[in-house]
Amino acid sequence: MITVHHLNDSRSQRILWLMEELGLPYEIKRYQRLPTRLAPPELAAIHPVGKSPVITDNGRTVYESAAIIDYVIRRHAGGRLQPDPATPAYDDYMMWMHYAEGSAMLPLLLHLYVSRLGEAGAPLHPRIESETANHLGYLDGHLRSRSFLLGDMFTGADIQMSFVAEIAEVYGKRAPFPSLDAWIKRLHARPAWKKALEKGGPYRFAN
Ligand SMILES: N[C@@H](CCC(=O)N[C@@H](CS)C(=O)NCC(=O)O)C(=O)O
Repeated sequence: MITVHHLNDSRSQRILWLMEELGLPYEIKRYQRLPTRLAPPELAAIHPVGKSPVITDNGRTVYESAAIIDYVIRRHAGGRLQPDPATPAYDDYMMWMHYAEGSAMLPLLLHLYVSRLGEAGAPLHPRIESETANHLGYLDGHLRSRSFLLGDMFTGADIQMSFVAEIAEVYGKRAPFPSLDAWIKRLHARPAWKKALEKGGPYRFAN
C-alpha cells in the first residue's frame, strides 16, 4: 500500500488528490510545519533533504511531485490519467509535468524569497514580475481554448500544474489571467479534489 508523507498545507496536497482521483488505497502519514513554515526534522528521515511530498510503496521511496505522479500513474493507474505513451499527446503531457517545477514555479518562488529582502530586493522585482507574467500569460493563452492542459482529457499534468495557479493566487498574481483562473476553479470543483482537501486538512492555496 502507498503511504503519502503529507506535510500540512503543502505540495503533497496534489498527491492526496491524485490518490483520490484514482480511487487507490493509501495511508497518510502526517507532518506538521514548524512555526517558520519549514518541515519538521522527521521528514528528513524519509526524504534526503526533508521536503514534501514523498511516498513510500512496498519499500520504495519516491520524491519530487512530478516523479511521484508519474510513478503512481505508471505503476498503479492501469492507463488512466495519462495519454498513450506512443502518442504525441504523451510528449506534451511530459512537458507539462516538468514545466511546473522546472520553469513556472521559479519566478513565484523568487517572489517569495526576494520579498523578504524588503527594499534591498527592489532591483529584482521588475524581472520577477515580467517572468511571472510571461509564464502565467503562456498558460492563460494555452487554456483559452481548452478545458484541461491536454484539451478534453484531464491528466496527471493538470494535477502537477495546479500548484502554479494556486500559489499565483496567494501572491495576488492570478487575476489578470481569466482562463487560468477558470481552469483552476474547474479542477477545484472535482469531487476528488474536495475529498483530498477534507483528508489533507487546512490548505491556504485552496482559492
Ligand atoms: N520541487 C519539489 C518541491 C518540494 C518542496 O519544496 N516542498 C515544500 C512544501 S510545498 C517543503 O517541503 N517545504 C518545507 C521545507 O522546505 O522545509 C516538489 O515538487 O516535490
